[in-house]
Amino acid sequence: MNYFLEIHPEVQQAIATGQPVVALESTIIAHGMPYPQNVQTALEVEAVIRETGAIPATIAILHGKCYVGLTQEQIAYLGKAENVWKVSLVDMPYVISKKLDGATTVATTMRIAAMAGIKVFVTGGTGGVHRGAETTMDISADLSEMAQTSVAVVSAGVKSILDIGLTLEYLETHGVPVVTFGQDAFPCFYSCQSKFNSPLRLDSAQEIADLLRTKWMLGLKGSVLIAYPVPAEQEVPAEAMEEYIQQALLAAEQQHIRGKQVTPFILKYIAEHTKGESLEANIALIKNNAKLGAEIAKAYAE
Ligand code: PSU
Ligand code: MN
Repeated sequence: MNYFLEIHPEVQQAIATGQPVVALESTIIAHGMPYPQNVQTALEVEAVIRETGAIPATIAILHGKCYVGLTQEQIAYLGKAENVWKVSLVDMPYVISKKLDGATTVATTMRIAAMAGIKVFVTGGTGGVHRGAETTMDISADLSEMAQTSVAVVSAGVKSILDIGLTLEYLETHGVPVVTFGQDAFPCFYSCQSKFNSPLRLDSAQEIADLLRTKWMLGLKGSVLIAYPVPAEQEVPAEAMEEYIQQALLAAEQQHIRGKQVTPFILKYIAEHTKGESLEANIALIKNNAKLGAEIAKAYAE
């Protein structure tokens, strides 16, 4: 395994001495946000984790190696380069054996974090069951990965480009507890509230760390999905987003977008058509998640 892993010395040291470490994905840098906000946000998210008292480890594949902890130059490269793969689990063997560069999705980031021994991972939003999946079978590998890999995922809930109800059903079937921090409603990324109640609610990082420890001490494999609502001042209400989401889904269908292109296409469409508003929410929520993720990693490390 070590042959494929390049762990940054600072991250290696932190893991070896039981210090809190927080993993971060890179698809959001390469495919989820425009340049230069993507690079700036990635660096700010790392800074938030440090200020909170944990070590950030942004994960990506460079020249076929799985980097755990990137330099600022490597983050800037991922934010600018044109030929960076979006690497979900299905793409890993190809991208690595061909020694290519790839940004890692939630699923792949979790897998690499687990290889390195990191237990807490922060993202914006995960993939899930797509609307219409009952005929397309489009279900993100993020969900099957959460079912089997023991790394906690902190997100701002599930974006309503997906079928939130079916996504929650999938997670329930596969034994992935879904916990919302500080409120009863499950949040939906840009918006504080979806139409769904959160299966579970906890109000402190300590309680979440206790839940993680308990799950894994019981020998139950897999993740816990932690949802942290976007700060209220920066939310875009769900009704306002729905119109753009409908348009994006229609455009994807008309342009015959399939497979791994679906999620990036929809994300890009929404970002472009909501101008600055959704990007601002996106930046606010990922930093917010970083703070909570670092608190959970600290509580877990104690
Ligand atoms: N959902 C978001 N923002 C994102 C993604 C999903 O709200 O940036 C990215 C993540 O990297 C996630 C990936 O792991 O898209 C899921 O892609 P797919 O649906 O193809 O599995
Ligand atoms: Mn898909």
